[in-house]
Order: sequence, then structure tokens, then C-alpha cells
Amino acid sequence: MSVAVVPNDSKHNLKAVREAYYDKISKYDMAPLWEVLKNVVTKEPKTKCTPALWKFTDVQKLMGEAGDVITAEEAERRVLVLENPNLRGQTRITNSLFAGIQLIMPGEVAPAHQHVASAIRFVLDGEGAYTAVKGEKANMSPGDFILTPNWAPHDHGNPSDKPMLWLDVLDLPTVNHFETSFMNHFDEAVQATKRSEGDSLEFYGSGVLPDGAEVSKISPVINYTYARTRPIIERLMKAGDIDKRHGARVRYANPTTGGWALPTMGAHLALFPQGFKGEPYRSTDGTIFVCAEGKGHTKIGEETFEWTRNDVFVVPPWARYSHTADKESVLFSISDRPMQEALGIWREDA
Ligand code: GTQ
Ligand code: FE2
Repeated sequence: MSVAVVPNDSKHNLKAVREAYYDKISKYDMAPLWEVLKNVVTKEPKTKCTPALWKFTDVQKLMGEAGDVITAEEAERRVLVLENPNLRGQTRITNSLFAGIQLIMPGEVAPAHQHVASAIRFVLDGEGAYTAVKGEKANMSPGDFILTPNWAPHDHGNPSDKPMLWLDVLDLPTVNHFETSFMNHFDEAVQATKRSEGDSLEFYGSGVLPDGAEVSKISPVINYTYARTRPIIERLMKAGDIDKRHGARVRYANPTTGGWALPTMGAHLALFPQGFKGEPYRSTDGTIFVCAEGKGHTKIGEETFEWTRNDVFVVPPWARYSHTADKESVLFSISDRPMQEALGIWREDA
């Protein structure tokens, strides 16, 4: 060891000695943990994500203009990314999830491809466009929750006479965090479908399973339709099964395991009676909400966000929030909770 000459232990000298030492170790690609320890092992979750809300009136207008700027075929996917205001340029709504609004005009096709990132669609507006997933066509209606799991071939088409708009949520930032992205295009823009519309929901979502059904982390149900799910939250509410924070809420489940529908993203649908004043809640999973019906507001930290049909908003990890419903309202929500649970790092503060 070299003999560092420290004539007196004045603060100034100590600082100079340390700086010199840091410069020296830097040449060996090393750095002193003690200078950054408090930033990397924080007492509580630290997030770069900020609360934000996107009004559907704005989305609809701006998306309509996107239809004039580019075709779905040219764009491959005509999507406007909902970028968290504190994560601009990073193509994400939270640190782990991507969200975007997709538009497909009458007669258009978004060609078949597959990728490692899993996607979900939550249908906002229009009627009669479809997404085809692993050989099953899912005709889209508002409120439908549609899965496009990891590596599932998928294409979208709109044979209807109305524009079709939906929310996409993908685990892209996480897949890219792990640097594990692959993707593939198919020669045929539109995949051949082997199953009838709604087969997967009937086969797997009816309390029975086809004999010998494989148990998988990925739900075999392609489309959890609003027509099937909405009456269930209505019954829950009528039965008085209303959580003080979350309302009358169901979890979209994988019928082969009872777990989440996908290993990376978990979703719920909640009904609030008119006048519902939710108690505050927080959890470590930053959560994306969509108002499927009604009108209300959500207090996130010190800010209040007013929402109505098809507005999208995001709650950062560990931010305290509470919902209030002016009318009977339905909120869809999705987060990275299954990933956090799989890693044993998910926490809530009830
Ligand atoms: O619809 O296949 O928003 O691959 C981003 C990537 C949608 C899609 C997105 C995609 C898609
Ligand atoms: Fe895709």
C-alpha cells in the first residue's frame, strides 16, 4: 500500500485524498459504493414515473389525424405511445410497461407478426374489427380484454365500416431491460384461423376444461369479453361484495392455474356504485387504469384526476391513491404485479 500523506485530517485534505483515490480506481472500472449506497438501496420505492391522465376526447381527435398521416400497413402498427411525462422519449408509461392507443381504419390490416413481448388489448371504441391470435379470431367490442401472449402470432383487421380504437399494454420495457427481444414477420399478412370465434373462452372459461388441457403460465383464453365479465361485477356488487378500496372487483384469471392471465401483466375489472368513496391504497406495482363506464375522480398523492369513459390514467409505484365515483363506474386496471410477485418483491400498504 502506498503511504498517503495526510498532514492533518482537515476535511479539505480528506476530500482531496478521496477524489484522487476515486480517480485511480475509476481507471480499473471500479467505483466506491459508499458514495451512492443511499441512492441504490433506498428506504422506500423511488420512482421516476409521475401520475398522468390522457383524455379520450384528445386521443380520439389526435388518432383521427394519425389516420391521415400513415396507413396501418405502412406503420405496421398505427399506435400513439402514451409516454409518462417524466419518461419522455423512453416509449413507456411506467418503468416496466408500455401503453399505446392503436387505430385501425375500415378495410385496413395490421400484418401478422410475433414477438417475445406479451401484449394485452383493452377495447375502447368501434365494433367488429378483429385481432387474430394463435389461429383464433377475436371480434372486438368495447370493454373486451384480449391477450396476445409471448410469441403468439397476431394480426389485426377491420372489416367494419367504423374506426376501431383500443389500448395496447405490453411488457416491452421489461423484455428490453433483460435484453431478450426477438420478433418475426410472417409471409402471409393475415394468419389462417382454425378456431371459431369465442372458442377459447367457451372451452376454458366455463368451469370445465377440454380433457387433457395443458397447465400453463399463459391463459388459453384469448378474449375475456365484456359481455361475459360485466354481469359478474354487477352480481358481486349486488351481493355486497365491495372492497373498500377497489370496489366490486374481479381478477382476470388463467383457468388452468387460477393465477394471472399472463406471467408478466395482471389485470382487474372493478365496478363502483354511484357515490363510492374509496379508501386510500398503495402497492409497489405502478398501475394503468381505463374508465370503461361512468365518471369520477382518483386522488393520486396530492393531485386529483377527473375521468370519464375511455380516459386512461397511470398511478406510479407506491403512490397512494383513492377512487371516487360520481356515477356507477367501471375501471379496468393492469400492472406488472405478476412479475413482482414471481420475484417476491411485491408489497401493498392496505
Ligand atoms: O398490435 O402487435 O402497441 O407489436 C406495440 C407493438 C402493438 C401489436 C403495440 C405491437 C403491437
Ligand atoms: Fe405485436
